[in-house]
Amino acid sequence: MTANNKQHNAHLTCWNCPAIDLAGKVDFRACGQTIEKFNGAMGEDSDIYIMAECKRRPELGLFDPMSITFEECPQWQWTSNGYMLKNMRVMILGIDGYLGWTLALWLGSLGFQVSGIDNFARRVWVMEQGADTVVPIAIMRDRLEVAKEISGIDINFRRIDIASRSHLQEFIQDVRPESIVHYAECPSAPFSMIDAEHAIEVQRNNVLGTLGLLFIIRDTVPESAILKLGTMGEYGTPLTGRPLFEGMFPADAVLHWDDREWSMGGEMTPRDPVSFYHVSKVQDTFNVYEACKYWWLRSYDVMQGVIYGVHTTQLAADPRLRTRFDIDEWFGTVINRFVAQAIVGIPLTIYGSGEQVRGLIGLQDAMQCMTRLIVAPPEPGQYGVVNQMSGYFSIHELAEKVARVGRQEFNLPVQVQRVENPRVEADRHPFEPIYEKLSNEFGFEPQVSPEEEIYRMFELLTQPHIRKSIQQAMYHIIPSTWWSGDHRRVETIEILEEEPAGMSGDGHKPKHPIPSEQLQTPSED
Ligand code: USQ
Repeated sequence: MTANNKQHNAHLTCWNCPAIDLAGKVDFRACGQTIEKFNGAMGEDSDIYIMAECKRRPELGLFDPMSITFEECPQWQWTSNGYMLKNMRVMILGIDGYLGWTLALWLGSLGFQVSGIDNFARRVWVMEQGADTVVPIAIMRDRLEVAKEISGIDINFRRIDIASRSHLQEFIQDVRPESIVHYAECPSAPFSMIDAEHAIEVQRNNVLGTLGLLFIIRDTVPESAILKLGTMGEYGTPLTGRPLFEGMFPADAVLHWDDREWSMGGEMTPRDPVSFYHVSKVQDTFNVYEACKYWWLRSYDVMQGVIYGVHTTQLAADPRLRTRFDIDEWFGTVINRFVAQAIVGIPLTIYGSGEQVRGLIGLQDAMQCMTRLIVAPPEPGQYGVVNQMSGYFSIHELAEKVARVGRQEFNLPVQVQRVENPRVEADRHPFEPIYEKLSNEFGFEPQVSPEEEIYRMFELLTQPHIRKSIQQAMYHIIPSTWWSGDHRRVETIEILEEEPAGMSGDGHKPKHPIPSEQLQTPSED
C-alpha cells in the first residue's frame, strides 16, 4: 500500500468485518497472535477452514470470509475516509470528555450511528481540584438535544460507569456496537501523582475498567473492534536514542549480545512510563494484548501524542456543542495551557530546560485518524498498534510558536519563563518516534498545522467570557504537584528573551541532535 492511499480499506475482506459470524473447524484459542501462520495453513488441502455468515446479508448463507472485499460488498460504501460500513454502530466510552464529545459529533456528521456512556468523572475530577473547563460546556441532556436539533445527530447515551459491568454489558447487548472507542480513562499524569488516593483512583479506574470491558466484549460482541487510547508516554524517552517503534519491533530488528544475535521482530518494545497514570496505560496495553491472544478479540492500541486544539466544524456549529477545554496544572495539556497563559499575561510555563521533546497531534487530525481506524477494523486476534501523532517539537519550540502567534496575530505582549520542573523526566534526550502506519496503511494526512490550530485557539479563548474564565482559573495554572510528593508552587528560574537562540522553528527534526555524552539522566529539576 502506498502513502496517502485514500482507499486504505478497499482490499479488506469479511474477515475484518464486524458484521460477520465466523464458524468453522479451527481452534480460535490456540491461534492467538499467529495469524500469519494460521492464514498460511489454510489452503486447498488443509484441514483448517473457516466459513462465515453475514448478519447484514443472511441471504449469502455460509461462505469463505476472505472471498468478498469491502470494495465489492454493497454494505461498505465509498466515502472520503475510505469504505464505510452503512450506518456503522460505534460506541464511545467516555463520550462526555474532550475527545469523546468531539468524536461523537464528528462521527455523527459522517453518518455513523453513535452511542456512548459516561459517568461524568472528568467533570468531577477537575472540579474536585477547584478548577473547571474554561470553555463553557452544556450538560449532557442539552448537548444531546442541541446535537439533534442543530446537526441532526441522534446520540444514544446512557449514564454508566465503566466499572458497573452489568449495566455496561446490558447496554452493549442492546446496541451491539460494531466498533468500541475506549476513552473512559483518567488522562492526567499530574493528577495521578498528587498522593496515594489519586494514584490508586487513576489505576483502579483505568486498569480495572479496561480489564472488565475486555470480558464484556468477549462475552457479548467479540466481533467488535476495540480502539483503545494508549499514549506515546508509554515508551518514555530512552536515552539510548532507540527509535520508538509502533508497539512492536519491526521484522528486521535484531538483539545483539555476547556475540550472538536474536530476531526481535514482532516482540513488544520496552515501555518506560513517566507517571502512575502512564503506568496504567502500560498495564492496559498488556491486558488488551492478552485478550486478543486468548480470545481472538480485535484491537488497535492508539498511542496518542500530546493533544491540543479546540476546533472541528461540528464543535463550532453552536456554543452549546463546544467540547471542554482545561488549562489547570492537572488536566491542561501543554499547548492548550500556553495559549491560555498568553491570553491572561502569565509568562508561558516551560518546565525545566524546555528541551524535552514530545509528539503532538491536533484535535481535528486525531478525529481523522480515529475514523480511518474505525473503518479498517483489525482482524480477529489482531493487536495492532499505531503511534498517533503528526509531528514532534521541544517544549521550548512550542512556547515560541504560541508566543509568536499571540504577539503577531493578536498583539499580546507574550512572555516565556522557565520554571522548576515538578516532574521526574529527562529534559535533554534524543527522540526518534516512528509514526508511519497511520499515513502508510490508513491514508491519514494531517490537515491542520500547529500554527493554524493555535490561531483558532486564540480566536476562541480571547472571547471576553472565556478570557474571564481563564482569569478566574489563574490560581490553578502554576503547578504545585511534584513527582517527589512535595506540594509547593514551582519557582521561576528565568524569564526568557523574546526570541531565544537555538530555536529550529521548522518543527520536525531537532536542528542539532544532542551528542550522547551530553545527555542527562532524569532529574527532578
Ligand atoms: N509541560 C511544560 N509546561 C506546562 C505543561 C507541560 O513544560 O505548563 C511539559 C511537561 O513537562 C511534559 C510535556 O510538557 O514534558 C507534556 O506535558 P503535558 O502535561 O502536556 O502532557 P502529559 O503529562 O505528557 O500528558 C498528556 C495527556 C495524556 C497523554 C499524553 C501523551 O494528558 O493523557 O497520554 O499527553 S504523551 O505526552 O505523549 O505521553
